[in-house]
Amino acid sequence: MFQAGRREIAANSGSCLFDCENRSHALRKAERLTPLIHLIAALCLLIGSEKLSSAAESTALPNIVLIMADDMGYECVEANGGTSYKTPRLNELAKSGMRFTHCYSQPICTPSRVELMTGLYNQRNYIRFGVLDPKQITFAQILKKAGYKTCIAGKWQLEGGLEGPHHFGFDEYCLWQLARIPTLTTVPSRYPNPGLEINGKIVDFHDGSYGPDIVSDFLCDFIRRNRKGPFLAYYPMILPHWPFEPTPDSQDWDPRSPGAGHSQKHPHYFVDMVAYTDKMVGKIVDQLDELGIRENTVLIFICDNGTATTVTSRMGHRVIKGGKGLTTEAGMHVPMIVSWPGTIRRATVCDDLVDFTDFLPTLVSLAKTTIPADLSPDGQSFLPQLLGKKAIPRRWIYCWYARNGGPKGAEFVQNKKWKLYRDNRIYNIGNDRLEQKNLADSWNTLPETDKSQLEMLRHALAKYDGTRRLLPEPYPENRPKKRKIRKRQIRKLQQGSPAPSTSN
Ligand SMILES: [Ca+2]
Repeated sequence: MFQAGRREIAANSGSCLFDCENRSHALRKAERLTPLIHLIAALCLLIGSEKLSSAAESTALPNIVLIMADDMGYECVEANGGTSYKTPRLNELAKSGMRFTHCYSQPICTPSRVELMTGLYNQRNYIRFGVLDPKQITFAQILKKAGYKTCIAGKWQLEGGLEGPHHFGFDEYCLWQLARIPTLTTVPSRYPNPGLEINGKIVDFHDGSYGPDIVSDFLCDFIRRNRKGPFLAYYPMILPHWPFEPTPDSQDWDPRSPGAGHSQKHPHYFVDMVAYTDKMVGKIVDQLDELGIRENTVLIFICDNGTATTVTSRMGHRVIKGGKGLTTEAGMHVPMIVSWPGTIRRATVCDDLVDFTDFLPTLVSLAKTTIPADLSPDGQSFLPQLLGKKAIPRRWIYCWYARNGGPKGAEFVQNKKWKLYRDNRIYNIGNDRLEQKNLADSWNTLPETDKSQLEMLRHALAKYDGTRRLLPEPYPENRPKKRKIRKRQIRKLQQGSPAPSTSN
């Protein structure tokens, strides 16, 4: 698929060259004509030159902006049919490009981030919550080598210290939860008066600033400074993960607030937080528009996992309870929109299966570079779909998931209708999205077409037999010292301070 994507870009380039040759031929003919016609021909040449310039720009490496919201399931976006929140900027984005209806993350933050950044299923490189193995190769490292300027702004939660983002391929960063590790210390606020790490420095804000404003300002500044491109701007958003608290656009916003700790109370603020998420996406779009680089920028919006379990939303008459942490649709079915004006057809919908291992190969295809020889990603590029070319959609996706790592995890393969777990449970997720009726005992009664789909899934799952790989703990000094942590938690609670975050 990766090779197919590269060929398609080459084919586009070829058609531009063909147009240029035609224009040159027309010009030679015009030179033999009368002065008046000669003048007309010169004007045509001028117009042609402008078109040529535009065509040349379109063959340059595109900028890439990858935005990933935190805890915002498929049902939260109006363009997907959600009716509980207002998402006008995301709706515009969907109208300007392609909306995917079957994108799957992992059930929580770290497993999704590791899978997204490395292109590998978790059974190959996941260690534990809150860490990315420093020996892994990320999409940022590959694109940086290909000549991209790289930046990450938002939430990190992968350890590695102040040099971690640089190590993983980012030239610049502005992040929450990088140097302040939850197992060792109290994590500062992510929202009002946040504590961040910015390009090697710990910076605590006490001026009423709002974390999402700061990181998006940083990203916009990076984009402005690197407008000539190519650049990769990775924006794993701080929003709209709990604590549920007012945004600067809420009526009861308090700029003196120290942040709401890690409370999941007050989910009604989630409405305001989704609205602010949408606003931040619009801010990035506006920045690209202002610089006139929208047509040479691929903007992708996704989310790292389903909505928090304390939030209930609606899709018309359907009531959707958040399912973060679950391996059901409620935990892993996430929004995905890709906008690339002038290249992706407007207002298109793609029903193909996509999972988080597919992003690294896609970004590599967009950057017209190659995957390192010692890396064999599990996913496949969805660039053909974006270009409206003939694509070979995935027939299934795989998942291995265990929040705390270890040898065993929840494991399954699925297509759009069926899901088969390692322990032989079978669900028709086409009409049982919460997996309430195990059909393993009904196998013999199923129609032949369904049986053949399940056989295909069984064959796919067998590919992963015995592939779990246990990697050594990279930062043993950061592991929780349970007794000390517990004592510290009790002490802080007695003092009225928030306990160390156990954020997902
Ligand atoms: Ca998350």
